[in-house]
Amino acid sequence: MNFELTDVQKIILKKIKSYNKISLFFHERPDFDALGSCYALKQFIDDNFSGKDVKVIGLDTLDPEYLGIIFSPEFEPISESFLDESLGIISDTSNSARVYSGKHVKCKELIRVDHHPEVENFASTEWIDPTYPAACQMWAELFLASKLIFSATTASYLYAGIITDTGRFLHYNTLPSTYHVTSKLVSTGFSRANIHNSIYTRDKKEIMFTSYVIKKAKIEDMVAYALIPRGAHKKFGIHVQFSMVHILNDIKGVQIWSALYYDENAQGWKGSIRSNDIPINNVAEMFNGGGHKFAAGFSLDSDKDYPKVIEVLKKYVKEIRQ
Ligand SMILES: [Mn+2]
Repeated sequence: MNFELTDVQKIILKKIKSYNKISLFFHERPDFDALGSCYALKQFIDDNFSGKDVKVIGLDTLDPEYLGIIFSPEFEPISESFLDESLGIISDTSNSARVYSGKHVKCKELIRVDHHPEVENFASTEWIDPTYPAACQMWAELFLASKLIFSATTASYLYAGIITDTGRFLHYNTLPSTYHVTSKLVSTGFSRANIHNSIYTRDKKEIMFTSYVIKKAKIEDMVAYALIPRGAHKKFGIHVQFSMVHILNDIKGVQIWSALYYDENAQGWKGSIRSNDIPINNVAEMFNGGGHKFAAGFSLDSDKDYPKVIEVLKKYVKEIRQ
């Protein structure tokens, strides 16, 4: 596999070269793919171009728990004039409303690089390709094709995004090219142990919380689901809220799994749906959500509506699997 710049990659690189101020954006409740894309891009620009000021926007208000120990915190707010004059680059975000901080609208020009299904166009340059498992793989390919300096630090951020969005290469969104790109990243020599430890090491309270959610889980008609009561995260000392849907992965006979929790920040109920090979983003869309084919999210006004979601999922699985 040779890395040659595609037309859209050339345009993105040209725009990056033409601006001295660059603002980078990630999505709400950012994951390693979103933050990894931003931190890698900042590092890549800093390594290759002098005289540019690159800022990741929203870090001053983001809960530092999201940054883990991989991403360095930055508490300085960004001035309006910086944003006004800057090129904004949004990674891993499918719609304008989901951009964290919402300040991308102030930028002089916008670029978007994303691997979610295309639902909205809001940047003048967009490279959208849902066949990629991670936005970080897209950035890795652009950096490799550019033949510019690709440091171990840049590679480590991208690696974090790729291993999490592919579930350590177990999800079937993983492409043959993902392994190839990852081999290039790993050969830069960063410490994989550091990255793995910071992503996968859990403390006792997380184990206790996992066990609690497993006890709440139900399995009915090939669907596994868990409703996490309001306040449960707090009770267990879990700071950043997650749906915990991943703990229902890989249960024999289960085709679709889901979890619901109360999001204190958004003041509403948020759910996740997963499957191995049954598209479920269509069901998520019925309940104020959307996402990837086999991994999607939804919102409910009340947890009393959750049985409706589960009923739809059960019926849907039955239709497909009978
Ligand atoms: Mn992603």
